[in-house]
Amino acid sequence: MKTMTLAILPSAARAAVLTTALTTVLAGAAAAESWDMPVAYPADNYQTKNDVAFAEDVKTCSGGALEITVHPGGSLFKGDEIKRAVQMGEAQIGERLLSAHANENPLFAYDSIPFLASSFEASDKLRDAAAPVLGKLLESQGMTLLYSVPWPAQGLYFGKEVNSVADMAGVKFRAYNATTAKVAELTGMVPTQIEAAELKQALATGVVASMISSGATGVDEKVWEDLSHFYDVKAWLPRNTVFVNTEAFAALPAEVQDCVKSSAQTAQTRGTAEAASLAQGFVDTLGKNGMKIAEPSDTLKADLTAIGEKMTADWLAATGDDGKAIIDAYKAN
Ligand code: PCA
Repeated sequence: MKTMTLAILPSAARAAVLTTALTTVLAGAAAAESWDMPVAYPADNYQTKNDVAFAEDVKTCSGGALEITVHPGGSLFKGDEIKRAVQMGEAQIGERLLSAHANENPLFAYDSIPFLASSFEASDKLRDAAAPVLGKLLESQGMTLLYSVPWPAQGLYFGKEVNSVADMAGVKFRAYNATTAKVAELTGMVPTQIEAAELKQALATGVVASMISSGATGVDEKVWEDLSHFYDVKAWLPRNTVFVNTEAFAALPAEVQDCVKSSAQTAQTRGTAEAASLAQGFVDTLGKNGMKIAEPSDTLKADLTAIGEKMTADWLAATGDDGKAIIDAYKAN
């Protein structure tokens, strides 16, 4: 702490600074800790804003002992690098669409099972049912689960009218995880995995001409400039999950750990409420910008239901007892 800085503060503030400094010294925390928090989505997306609010809460409740800097849009680490960066301690904390790591372990895609939990309420129930298994899995990789926030329900975007799975044949499809790639495969489309940060470019250059996502990402990327139809099939509500490097977390004084945990709970509740309150507005914005918003036809619905059943069975077979424990806990509530 510099004398110069203190000298120019009014005496009350000076006393406050000194008290905080003393408390910090007494608590055994030498200097303020700075953490980097890479996230993959744009700065003005509600998920990112919620992370910034979380960082502010942590700064406040830790009395400035922990400062977290959120790096939006894949600027510090790209989406697909974030999990590994936190695991390796290159970043202390991060946010990731964990379902994108289902190739590593299918349990990460517990939030992307078609038509299992397609409302915000059901999605929260599923989150709670999965938390023990997901927490254990992350711990086994040196990370600690903090909070997760849902995306609005996933709908299908196309550049043409689509009334059945037959209409999808050969369409180039943007996938964001193994589940979405599987949907493409089972509907005869051609999937390419693309991070949201590269999505606009991929649409503009015709690398892809369809996707499944929420209205939120459709609005973030102004997809009406490239696509024309949105079918609100409400397939699932995937989540962005925030996790911390366990060693970095353990190195924090106990009261700062508590502050991070309680701020995480607040962030989870606030982010979920925000997603729910914004969801319909996103779809309305797509419509206002000229996209045709439609319910799926009965044929399309039936086709997708059959695909969903197959994918659910495949996921249960791939995840064994852990997957069953999640579904059982979800159904029991
Ligand atoms: N938006 C993210 C994930 C799900 C969503 O609604 C995306 O498309 O990358």
